Amino acid sequence: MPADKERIRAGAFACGFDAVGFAAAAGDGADAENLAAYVAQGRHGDMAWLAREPAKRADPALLWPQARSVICLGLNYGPETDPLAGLDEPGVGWVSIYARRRDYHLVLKKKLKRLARWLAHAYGGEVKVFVDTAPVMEKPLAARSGLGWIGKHTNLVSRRFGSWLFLGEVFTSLAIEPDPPAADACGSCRRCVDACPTGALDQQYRIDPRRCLSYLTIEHKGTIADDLAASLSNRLFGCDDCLAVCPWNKFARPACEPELACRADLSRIPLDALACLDEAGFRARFANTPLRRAGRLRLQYAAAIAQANARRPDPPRRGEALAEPAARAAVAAPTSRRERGPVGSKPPGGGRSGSG
Ligand code: B12
Ligand code: SF4
Ligand code: SF4
Repeated sequence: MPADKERIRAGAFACGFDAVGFAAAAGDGADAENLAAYVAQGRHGDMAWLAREPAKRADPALLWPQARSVICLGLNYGPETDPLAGLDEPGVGWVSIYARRRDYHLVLKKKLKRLARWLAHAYGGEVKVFVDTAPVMEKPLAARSGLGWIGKHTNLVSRRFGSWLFLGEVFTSLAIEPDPPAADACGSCRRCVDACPTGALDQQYRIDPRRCLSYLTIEHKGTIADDLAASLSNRLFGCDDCLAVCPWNKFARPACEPELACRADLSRIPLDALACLDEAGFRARFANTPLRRAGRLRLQYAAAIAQANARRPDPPRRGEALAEPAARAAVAAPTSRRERGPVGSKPPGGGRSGSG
C-alpha cells in the first residue's frame, strides 16, 4: 500500500507529537558548508563529536543509504511561567526550561519508536529513529519539512510554538512527498542577538558556542574564563535568554505532555544543598533528567560560580570560584557526551533504532 501522508501525520499526532513535517532524505550543500566553516573555526570547542563524520551529519542519505524520507517531529515544551524568573536570585541556582523535567530524549524516543512501529506495520519499509544523539543536523531537516525556520538564535522557531519545540526524526525507506519548507519570519528583528549576555550570536544566524552559556554549563570541560563566569550569574545548567525574548513566543502554549511536567525541585535549586550533595545523593535527585549528564562536579562548579557572583557586584575572579574544593575537582573531571551509542530494540519492519 503506498504511504498515505495525511494518515501518517494523524498517526504522529496520535502518538503525542505536536508538530509533524516531511522532508526528503537528502542533504543540502549549504548545511555541509556551514558545518565545515563552524568546525574549521573551532566553534565546536570540546564537542569533538560534532567534527566527526561531517558528510553523514549534513546528509541523511549518507548516514543511512536506504532512507528516502524523513518524518520530522516536534514536541512542545513551552513554559507555564516566565522562563527567566529566578535569574540573578541569590542563594538559588537557575536551570533552563528544557532541563527542569524528565530528559526529553527518553520521552521523545518512546514516542518515536511507537510511531516507527506503527509505520512499519501499516506500510512496511525500514525505519530508524533519532533524537539528537546520532550525527544528524536536526534543525535544517525540520526547517525543510516545514516545522519552522531557523531563527537568528539558531534554533528552530515555529509559528505555533515559538522557540519551544524539541525535535526528533523517523527515517524511513518509504518515498513520501515532502512538505514545503517554512519561510524565514525573523525579518529585521534582532531581539535574540541583543539579549545574549555574551555576544555568542550574530545577525547571520550563526552561533559561537564557545561563548554560549549553555555550552559552558553543559558541554564544556575546562575552566570558565572570568568574563563568561560573570555572565553566568546563577545559571547552573543551560540558558534560555535568546529563546525567551523571541516575539513568536506569543503564540506558544504550555507543554501538555504529562511526562514533560516541570519539577519544582529542578526549577530553583538551593546552592547550599547542591554544594553538599554526594554522588549517591546526586544520582537520586537527578536520575533521568538532563542535569545528570553534566555530572555532580560540573554542577557544583557552576554553583560555586553562582555563589561567587552573588557575593560581589563586580565580575568574580576565577580564583575565588575555584577556591571551592568541589570546583577544583570539577574542572579536572570529564563531563557528559551528548551523543550516545545505539539503543533500544529493533522496531518491527527490520529497521533499528539509532538514537539515545
Ligand atoms: C551541538 C548542539 C548544541 C550546542 C551548539 C549549538 C549550535 N547551534 O551548534 C550548544 C551546547 C551551545 C547547544 C545549546 C542549546 N541547545 Co542544542 N543542540 C546541539 C545539537 C546536538 C547539534 C547542533 C548542530 O548541528 N550544530 C552545528 C551547526 C553548524 O548547525 P546548526 O546549529 O543547525 O546551525 C544552522 C544555522 O544556524 C547555521 N549556523 C549556526 N552557527 C553557525 C556558525 C557558522 C560559522 C556558520 C557558517 C553557520 C552557522 O548553520 C546551520 C544550518 O546549516 C542539536 C541536535 C542535533 N543533532 O541537531 C541540539 C539542539 C539544536 N539543541 C536544542 C536546544 C533545546 C538547545 C538549548 C535551547 C538548550 C538550553 N536551553 O540551554 C540551547 C540553545 C542555544 C542556541 N542559541 O542555539 C534543540 C533545539 C530545538 C529547536 N527548536 O531548534 C536541539 C535540536 C536538540 C533537540 N533534539 O531538540 N546545543
Ligand atoms: S543560550 Fe544564552 S548564551 Fe547561548 S546564545 Fe542564547 S542567550 Fe546567548
Ligand atoms: S527573536 Fe527575532 S531574530 Fe531572534 S529568532 Fe525570534 S524572530 Fe528571529
